[in-house]
Amino acid sequence: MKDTDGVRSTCPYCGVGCGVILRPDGQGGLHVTGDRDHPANKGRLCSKGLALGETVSTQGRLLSPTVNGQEASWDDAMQTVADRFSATIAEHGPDSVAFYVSGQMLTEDYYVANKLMKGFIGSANIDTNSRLCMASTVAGHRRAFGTDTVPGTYEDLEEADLVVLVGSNLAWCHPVLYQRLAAAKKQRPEMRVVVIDPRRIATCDLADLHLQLRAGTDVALFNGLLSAIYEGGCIDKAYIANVDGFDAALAAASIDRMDETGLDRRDIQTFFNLFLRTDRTVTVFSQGVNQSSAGSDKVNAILNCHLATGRIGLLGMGPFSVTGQPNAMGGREVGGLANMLACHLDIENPNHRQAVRGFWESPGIADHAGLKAVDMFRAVGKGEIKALWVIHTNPAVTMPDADAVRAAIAGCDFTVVSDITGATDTARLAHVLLPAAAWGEKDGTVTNSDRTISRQRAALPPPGQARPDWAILAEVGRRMGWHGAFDYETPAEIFREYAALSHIAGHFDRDFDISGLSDISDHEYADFAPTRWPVTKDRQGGRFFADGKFFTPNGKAQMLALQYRPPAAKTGPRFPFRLNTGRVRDQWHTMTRTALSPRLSAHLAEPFLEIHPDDAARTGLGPASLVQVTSPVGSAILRTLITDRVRPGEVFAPMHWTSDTAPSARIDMVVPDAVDPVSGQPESKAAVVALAPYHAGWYGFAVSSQPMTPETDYWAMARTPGGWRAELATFTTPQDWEGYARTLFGLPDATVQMVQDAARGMARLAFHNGDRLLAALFVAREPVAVMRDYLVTLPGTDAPSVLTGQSPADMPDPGPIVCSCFGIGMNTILTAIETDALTTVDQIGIALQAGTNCGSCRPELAALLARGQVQEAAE
Ligand SMILES: Nc1nc2c(c(=O)[nH]1)N[C@H]1C(S)=C(S)[C@@H](COP(=O)(O)OP(=O)(O)OC[C@H]3O[C@@H](n4cnc5c(=O)[nH]c(N)nc54)[C@H](O)[C@@H]3O)O[C@H]1N2
Ligand SMILES: Nc1nc2c(c(=O)[nH]1)N[C@H]1C(S)=C(S)[C@@H](COP(=O)(O)OP(=O)(O)OC[C@H]3O[C@@H](n4cnc5c(=O)[nH]c(N)nc54)[C@H](O)[C@@H]3O)O[C@H]1N2
Ligand code: SF4
Ligand SMILES: [Mo]
Repeated sequence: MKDTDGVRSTCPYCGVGCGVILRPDGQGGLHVTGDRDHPANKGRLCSKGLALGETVSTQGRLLSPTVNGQEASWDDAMQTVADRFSATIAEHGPDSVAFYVSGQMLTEDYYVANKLMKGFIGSANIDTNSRLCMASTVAGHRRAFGTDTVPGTYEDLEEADLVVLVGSNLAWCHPVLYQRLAAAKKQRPEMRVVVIDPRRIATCDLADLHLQLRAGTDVALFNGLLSAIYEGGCIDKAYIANVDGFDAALAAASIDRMDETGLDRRDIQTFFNLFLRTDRTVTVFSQGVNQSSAGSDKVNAILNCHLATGRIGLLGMGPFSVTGQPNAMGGREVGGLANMLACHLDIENPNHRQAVRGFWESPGIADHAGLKAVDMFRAVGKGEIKALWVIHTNPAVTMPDADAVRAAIAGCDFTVVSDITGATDTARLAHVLLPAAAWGEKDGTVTNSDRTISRQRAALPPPGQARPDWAILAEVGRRMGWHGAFDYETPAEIFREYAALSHIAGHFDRDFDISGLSDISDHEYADFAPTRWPVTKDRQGGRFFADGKFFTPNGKAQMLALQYRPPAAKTGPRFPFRLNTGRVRDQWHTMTRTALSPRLSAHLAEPFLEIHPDDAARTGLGPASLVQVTSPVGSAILRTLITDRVRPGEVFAPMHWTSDTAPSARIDMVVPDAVDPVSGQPESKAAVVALAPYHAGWYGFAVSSQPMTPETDYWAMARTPGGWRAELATFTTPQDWEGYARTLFGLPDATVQMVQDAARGMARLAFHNGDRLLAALFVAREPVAVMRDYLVTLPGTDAPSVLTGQSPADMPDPGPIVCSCFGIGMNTILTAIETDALTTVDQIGIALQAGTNCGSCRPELAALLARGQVQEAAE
């Protein structure tokens, strides 16, 4: 929909699926604002959504196809891909090839990929990174409901009297939904929020109760809850007439394993009492539940409690899985997983297979499930997959046992990668690299966490020769000989076909039916407004399951008998710590887009390991020192962040850093590939590790207006408004600091200022052009103490003397950025809290503007206020 007001589209990050309005700035950039008419966000955006305009530059984009590292025409590249896939299939059969795709693809991209692999190539070896993300929820939903359905809507979170957040850092990972919840709680302070998470996370700011359970013990807790529901007389007897398995589930749940959670029994009781007495309860869950070797059981343990109480599919009630990626939900609908067909049809069901094949008029159809992600890359490693196509995902960083995955891809006979940049760990391994059109340049649809289908629309032309993913896939389909089936010219055509296919699903009485859209005209597709499925002649949107009708063979829901199982790897003397991993507020996965924004990079510029103070002391780790993290499969080096946010014995590291941003910190190098036996989802949050101080010979901090080329054991590089910043550390000390720094900065001739104290291991160097600072390096034997947040503002400006590493007295150090919209640092906020005696987040907003735009930092502002109050109390 293009009007004078800009182009309406959808944010490409999290599964909240916020509507945005895009206004090209005429210089290749975009102004991005929230769409007030979009039901998901009603105009709000978080820090990442607001910074989208800073990430669309064509700098670093892949502009043309390459074959074996050489630029190639589309014609050559497409023919190479088609020929190699065809030849491999002819020689080794359809199961010798595979696609690894992504929940960030548009539904239309996904539909074509799935049709090509399952219908025409005739293998189900297509799996998606949603295997690492939503697979346990899909399995849990299918076991309980007979289909993968999220019963409720976002409104339910606002209308609930109790919201339980399990393994979900909603404040950072679904910020606009969090803000909707926060606003609802402000309006109805009697609403209660319980956070169940082994860490004290930003989301706890909203919590009336935080159950900081031992990692991996959710089944023990929710089994306990089911027993309490029964003993408290809260079973909905009428509703469970529609549910099978109640007695067995209850019997299994009665075995009390709640001590495994490590929680205080009184806190557990408080939670149970709240749950028992509150009808309007929503349980939100995310990766703390899914990414576990008991992920499917965790999901079903939660669903059991909602089924037993009949709290499902009604206003303000229900289990609610929040999806991660913008089209995680769409991918599930369209059959992106290796064990599903399109439209929630089952690959194991011959009638379903026959119907889909008939609809596609395909030569065959895969008749058994394909390889799930972990097995797929194992098969690549063993040479069983001989041609692999990776689209819109970066498995060499984000798969567990990432070095093994990287080696497997590197050893594959033929690898194709479609990406928007060639500078990723995965893209560097490709034989054929294909330039994809990015968000902002392409058209299609995505489905968010509450089943709302929204349009992504193009507002910019694709740079160079980049093409939309669906078009690339369709062309390969045609060149493999299936002209008619892949003869698409627009995404609207693909969408119509998909909607028509869903009519078959409706015929088999499946939930996913959007057949009401199968006649959508090009014009209507262009104007398509956000719409919740199902969309049929008789029904649009709404909730599922309040009527007690499910999609299992006998139409009843299924409760499961579940037993608590600890995580796959056991801690012990060799690996005494449990490693939890996850996300930070302002970065998206492997940072190929968010790291382009200096604003977003200012929030947390370096990878870190959160460790409890007692554990740090015991391990000999000082503040800001470096720590070597070793597991049975690999090793990483990270910055130590000592905090009581984590439990003793548990540590946490973010997942975002890569070979391009901090090579020693690719955390999936240390996460082994244990999976949930039902869903095949990896246990990304419960590796066991040993920790040891990394003893560097020297530490450095550098700023530069150009990217640097550090070659140290540890480095981490991030954007700044005028260039780059880097943390460095390594074992051996160079003989000649000037020579070292010139190479690091690529400045062979610039004027240098230098102070050095070899005995103390100190060196400080600054390179200038006139008064303009080009770069500076600060070196010490200990972690370097300089005013980083001041120094990062200097490259490119007149700054004749920087060697003190301190700001002039009249320019206080703002400290690490907390509010990324207005660039307001922690020191500035703490000073204002103290001098102006501020006591609320809103007062901070009035004094400094911090937190008044997107609101993503409000939980952190609250934490800073709390810190001040704790200090006061202690004085
Ligand atoms: N800023 C940002 N937002 C994102 C993303 C991003 O990269 N950056 N990615 C998007 C994607 S794809 C996803 S999947 C979502 C993920 O969203 P979330 O699932 O909310 O994020 P995570 O940080 O992966 O993990 C959530 C929490 O699970 C907790 N946890 C770990 N183990 C356990 C356990 O055994 N039990 C319980 N109860 N909790 C546990 C962790 O401590 C963590 O706080 O975020 C989406 N949004
Ligand atoms: N340890 C640990 N590991 C994890 C997780 C965790 O919590 N802990 N979380 C897991 C989860 S939930 C997820 S979802 C995954 C995410 O992991 P990935 O999907 O591997 O990470 P991304 O960085 O999102 O990769 C997307 C890639 O697509 C490219 N791209 C961007 N736009 C386009 C486009 O339009 N077309 C094409 N073809 N390419 C494009 C980007 O440049 C980037 O290289 O990580 C998983 N791995
Ligand atoms: S909450 Fe933020 S990242 Fe998620 S869709 Fe909305 S603006 Fe994008
Ligand atoms: Mo995800």
